[in-house]
Amino acid sequence: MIRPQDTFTRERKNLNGMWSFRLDHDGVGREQRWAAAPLTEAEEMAVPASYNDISADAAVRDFSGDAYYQRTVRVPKGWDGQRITLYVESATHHATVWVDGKEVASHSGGYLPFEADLTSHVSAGQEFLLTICVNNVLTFQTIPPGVIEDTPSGPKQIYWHDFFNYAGLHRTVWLAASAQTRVEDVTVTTDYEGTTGTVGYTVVVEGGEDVTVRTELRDEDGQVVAKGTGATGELVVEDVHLWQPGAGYLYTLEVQAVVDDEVVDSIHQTVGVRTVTVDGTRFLINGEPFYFTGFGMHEDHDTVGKAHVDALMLRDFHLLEWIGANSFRTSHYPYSEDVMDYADRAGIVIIDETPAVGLNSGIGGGIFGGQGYQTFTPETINDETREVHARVIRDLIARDKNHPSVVLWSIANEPESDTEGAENYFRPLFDVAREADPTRPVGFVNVMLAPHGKCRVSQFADVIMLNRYYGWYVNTGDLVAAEKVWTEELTGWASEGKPIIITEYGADTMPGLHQLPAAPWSEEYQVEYLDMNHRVFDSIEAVVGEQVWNFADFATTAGIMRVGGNKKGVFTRDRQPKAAAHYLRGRWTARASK
Ligand code: GCB
Repeated sequence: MIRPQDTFTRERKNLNGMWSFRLDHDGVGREQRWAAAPLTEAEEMAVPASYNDISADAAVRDFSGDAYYQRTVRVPKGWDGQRITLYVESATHHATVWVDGKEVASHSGGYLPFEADLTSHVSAGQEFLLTICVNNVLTFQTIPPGVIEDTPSGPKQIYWHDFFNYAGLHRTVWLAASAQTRVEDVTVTTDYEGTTGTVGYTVVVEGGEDVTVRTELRDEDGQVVAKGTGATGELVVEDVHLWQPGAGYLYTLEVQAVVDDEVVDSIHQTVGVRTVTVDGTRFLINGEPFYFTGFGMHEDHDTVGKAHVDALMLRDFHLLEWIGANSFRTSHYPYSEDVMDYADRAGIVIIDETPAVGLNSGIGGGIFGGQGYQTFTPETINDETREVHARVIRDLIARDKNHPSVVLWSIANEPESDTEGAENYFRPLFDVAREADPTRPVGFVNVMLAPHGKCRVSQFADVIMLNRYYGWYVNTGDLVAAEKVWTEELTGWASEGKPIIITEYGADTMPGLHQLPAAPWSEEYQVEYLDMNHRVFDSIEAVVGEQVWNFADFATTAGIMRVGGNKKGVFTRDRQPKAAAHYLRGRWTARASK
């Protein structure tokens, strides 16, 4: 599956804008066949957007169930004889698609795209009624998991991840056309020796026979630097211009499907030539030790929730540059494909994470406290969940495998990892990731509840990723004690002989609250807390990265530990700096200029 492109052989039509919208409060939409006719009692809804924060109605914000989106689509006349598909970049969390009332596709996995082949259901030069039902219910067999509990006010969605369960069509919806004989997939791998680069490629062609594959690699000036023939091959690039952190040089690989000397399909794939290796406790990009600076982030904004908006994305990348960050983690789900493309161009390094967050009964809403469930049992997170998890890992890698910015896969955030159940659950999932991508290291993010010596899953990881809140959730307000115990734990991890990235450390901070001497929640405390952490990291050689939690304040479910959401942002939710932003800028820009 290739994201829709505009090329000499392909066309795409953006279906974003205003759609008809109706929440199915009584769960009757399927029985009453809402998809078969124009929605009645409908409102308008913007696509892309989360629907939750658009209206002023709590029943919309907190809705669980089916949300119907509908619009008329006209198929261009010129698309006659073409393969016509619908590509939905993100429907959180489940989607069912109907064309004129006929079900044509369904998909689970709210942060990854899916495609529906509409060729036999629509006609060029005609219109059709497109309905997408987006369901946001989380169960123990979804990734991320959740459960519906009975409460005095009715059934309520419970989940264990510390960000609001936004729902809707969060990214672009495309109608696309290509030839029937087409390039269905391309995988690139890169290497170099001295000044000579190599770009290996494997192309999958579908829908035709006797198809020849031709490839052409161009540099950023548009000059052809190598050509190939055949579905697999290796292109040699003399005087290679490497993709580097901070300098995202990209070649473009044009892949053509040729029948009887006619180019029937042509797609473009950007390529960054770089290597990633783990060597003892070092993390190497292009053979050079790399130290991650940056953040765990969120796709999260006022009003639009989890929607991708180009302008808002750009602001975030500008702030990353301003603060001197070289990387981020896509906590806690795959981000928009536009974000991944931009990071490739900007030379920002990414730890790419699956949506497997909240697989831990010891944590509720990001904070400690039992939930009354056991994590891994036949009734809770079970073999079926693991199958879903495996599929999500494969789908993420299939989508993001060609991004040079991605250097490490994170297959889960803070799962239970100190039990036999956890060990059995995760062992095969590491194999799934390595089989899908033998070229990148694989890890998962360890939680404080499974400290060094107790964790049974880190043994499978190439890189150790740790989230720690010494001085916040524990040793609150006592940075002297925090520094001591944190150093002790980290020294233990360092003995594993693997690189360590601190993927979360942070302190909630109310912008504008000042306190001297510093105390939790003040801007001063956030700075002193970060500074303490940095002393600890700088004392341990195996630490190869620091990503602060979080880039910006973000929305969460209501809770007594959250004041208008999670306030651990270094920037406010509207992307203005707290004092910590200036402090980090000093540290990271000094490090970058070394
Ligand atoms: C964590 C989670 C993150 C939370 C954070 C917090 O460990 O990974 O999702 O938001 O803690 O602020 O509690």
